[in-house]
Amino acid sequence: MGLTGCGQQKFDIPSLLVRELQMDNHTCSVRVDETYPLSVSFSPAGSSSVVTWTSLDESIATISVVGTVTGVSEGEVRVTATSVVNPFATDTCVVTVLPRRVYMSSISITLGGAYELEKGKTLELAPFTTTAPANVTDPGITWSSSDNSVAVVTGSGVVRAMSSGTAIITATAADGGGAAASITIVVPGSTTPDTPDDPDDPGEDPPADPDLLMFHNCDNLTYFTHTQGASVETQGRMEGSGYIERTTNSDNQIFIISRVGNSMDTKITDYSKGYLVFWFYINDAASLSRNTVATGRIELSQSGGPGQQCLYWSSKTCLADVVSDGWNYIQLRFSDAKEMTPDKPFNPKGANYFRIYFDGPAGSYEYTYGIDAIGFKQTN
Ligand SMILES: [Ca+2]
Repeated sequence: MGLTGCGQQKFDIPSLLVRELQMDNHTCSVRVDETYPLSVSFSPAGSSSVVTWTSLDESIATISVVGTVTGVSEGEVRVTATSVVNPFATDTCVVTVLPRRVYMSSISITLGGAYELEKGKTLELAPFTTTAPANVTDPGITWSSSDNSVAVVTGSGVVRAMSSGTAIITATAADGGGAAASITIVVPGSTTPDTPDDPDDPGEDPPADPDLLMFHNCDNLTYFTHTQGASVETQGRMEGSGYIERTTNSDNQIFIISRVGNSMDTKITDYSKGYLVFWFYINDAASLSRNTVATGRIELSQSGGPGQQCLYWSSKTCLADVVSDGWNYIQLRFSDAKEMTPDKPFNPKGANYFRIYFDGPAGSYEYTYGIDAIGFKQTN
């Protein structure tokens, strides 16, 4: 490339010489027969060079001309990248080659081909779901419903019957190997199909779980405080005519329902079988773990506030660590809760305060969360 300077002299501007080359990762792992792309950066900024890639032991891993590592056999090997214009600009990545991936070969749901589920009821499929082989590399399963207006399924495999009809719930291996299994959910009831002409009409109200003692149906903001711009939404609700939803980029999230002067008996008589239950929506579950949620809690008290006579659960272990994108069915066992003031314990006959708070991702990252059908349930 030539330029004419301020005089008549014509000269060439040499391209910036690479002084240093740095691997973007100094360690990585790859499975046998799988690949991992390595990359490098150059300094000074703006400089670049063709790179020669070398594996120091090609019986463990090979490296392509563009820096793609392929695992060959288990072990550890150094891979180097060197600038062709400056052989002193070189760097190394230590590659660990892990055993070949064991794909999920089969999934089975041991509930038979069809299962009848009453409107509003939930069914946990995980206890009836088995996978093989036992040494599968990724045990993850993704769940889907063929008709969300009839039955929805959470990321952890909890089915909820929404309206009469038939839906096929499918479990698919998350490793992409193709293993899958299905179960047909039949929701009995009126055979009149609910087909709203108006796209804004959310259709039939999903009924409450008949086994749930409702503390707040989240159909309105009555009793809610500190909801910071939350609103009642109808589309996608899990129960009744609506749920409470909020879109925010704030890093401190609080929902409070205070029922001071209007206490209710939870009817929980056995803490080992009693649950605080609610639906929790999050559009991006990873957003909850982008920041600490170690201080967040879910609280239930009879004192009108969080200070005393209060059971609490950790938002980290009960929300951030377990939720998937979409609706999640949260069941918090009373016997897993801690007492805020052990000398003044919570009395299950007089619940009047619920609070859920957690630290969301700091900064401008926007996300949406929601809650529906908060109540109590005691199993047999
Ligand atoms: Ca509701």
